[in-house]
Amino acid sequence: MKHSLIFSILFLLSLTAGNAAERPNIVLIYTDDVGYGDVSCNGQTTLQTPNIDRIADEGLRLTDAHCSAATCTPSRFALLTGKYAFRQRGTGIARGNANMIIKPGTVTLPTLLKSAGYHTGVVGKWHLGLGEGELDWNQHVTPGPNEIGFDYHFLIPATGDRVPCVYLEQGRVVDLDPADPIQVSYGKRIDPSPSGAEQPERLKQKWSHGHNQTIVNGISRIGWMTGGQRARWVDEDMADVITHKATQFIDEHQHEPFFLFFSTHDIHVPRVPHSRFAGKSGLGLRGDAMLQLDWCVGALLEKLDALKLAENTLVIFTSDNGPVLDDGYHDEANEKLGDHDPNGSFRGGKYSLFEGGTRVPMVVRWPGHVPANSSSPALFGQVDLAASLASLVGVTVPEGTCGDSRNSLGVLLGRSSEGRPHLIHEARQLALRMGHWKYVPKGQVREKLGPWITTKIEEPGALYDLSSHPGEVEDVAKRYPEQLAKMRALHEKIRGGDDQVAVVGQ
Ligand code: NG6
Ligand code: CA
Repeated sequence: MKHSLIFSILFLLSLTAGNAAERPNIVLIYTDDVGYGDVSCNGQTTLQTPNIDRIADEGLRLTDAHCSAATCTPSRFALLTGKYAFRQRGTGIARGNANMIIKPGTVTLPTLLKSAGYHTGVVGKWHLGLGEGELDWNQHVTPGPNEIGFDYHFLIPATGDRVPCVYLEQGRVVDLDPADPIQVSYGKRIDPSPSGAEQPERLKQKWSHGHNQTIVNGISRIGWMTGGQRARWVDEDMADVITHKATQFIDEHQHEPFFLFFSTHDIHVPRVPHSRFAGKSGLGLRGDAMLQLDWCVGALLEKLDALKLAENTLVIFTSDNGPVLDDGYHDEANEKLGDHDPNGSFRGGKYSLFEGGTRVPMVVRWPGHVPANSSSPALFGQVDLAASLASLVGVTVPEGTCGDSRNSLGVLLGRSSEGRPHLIHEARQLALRMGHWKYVPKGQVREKLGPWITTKIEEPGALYDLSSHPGEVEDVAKRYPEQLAKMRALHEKIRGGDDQVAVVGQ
């Protein structure tokens, strides 16, 4: 009796100690449209990002890490669900009034962490749809992040360039005056005031394509919006607002394991940095937005330091798709680029099936657990974060869920150099990586970061050997027909779902 009691106490103690070691706080900093070459730790010199570099100095830099798609919504879908977005219809770039894309009840990265006792929160850009049916922004908007595992949310509902231009906190528009209700339309014009198309001279930043409907804060947006004047955001303050909410979340949950998904608006368009950063980079507003983003990262790291949480927090910094210059506003991203190379010499960028579309910066810090100042060339996909982080915190991924997510914790923590055997890359169509090989199927592939220039890939598709040319300069399909055939077959198999982890095992 006595013995078994002692044993039980010891067992409980060991469990608590074990759990403490394996349940670090997790801060996932998910940035928007930041390219591989936009951070100075990846070797570029025109722009300094000291806080992002600090994560790399004190941790691991993954040099072959990928978001799942070359645009936001599908990448975020894959990140949260552990499932490639192409497996579900309606996961392309979402409208600002789109309904919730991830169905309530889905097993997600936050539900997995929640089941391990984490307090979970998302602050910043969402762009995964909200509510169901006709959305009424004046009521409690639901379902939302709370229904897929987040205890707390403070959101930019879609993107900075889409209405409604308001924040949503726990399902409610922040600072909404009930006497001035919000209406939103992505079809019929409901806003009688002059649009960006009609009065471009009124704009503080002019649109270059699209983005010419309702004007909010001197910038015209995609979609029509009326009302909610008091609740409308001020773009210049957005980084401060969300950073404040994020650090507040850390403050409030410092005594429990927490998961913070900090999803920045920078450096998506419209790029409207605060006056502290505007004009400071010498690279125009895009570069200034990078400085602002780096500041946000610094503020989070400082908060962790101040609360003495740095040692017990896994920090991950990465991006939702590759870089773009002119994405719809005249912000001189092209004109002031100079020698800066946003895609780090990879081919293509946002919207592209070439590497620049998804090969994004990724740095990981967990002092004492992830080797400092290290780098890894292992192939890593963000779709693996769900299974990897579940494994970290000791949670089993229920069978039949998160089917594309593999446990790559060893790679994420710098303990293994064995990357993913293969990885899908989505940009309307699907490209495939397999080791150092890359297969791009036939079709028009977006080429440049600015104007809409595409390259036509003919049947049977292109094959690139990244070990000799990381920049995908030479199509070697004819030279390696067997490799091409192998990859086309695997491509088919993955598309058909035959390769999901639940089917083939990890
Ligand atoms: C495009 C927008 C672009 C950007 C993108 C989504 C136009 C002409 N272009 O449709 O500005 O908003 O959608 O970007 O409207 S993402 O990073 O959120 O995927
Ligand atoms: Ca994006």
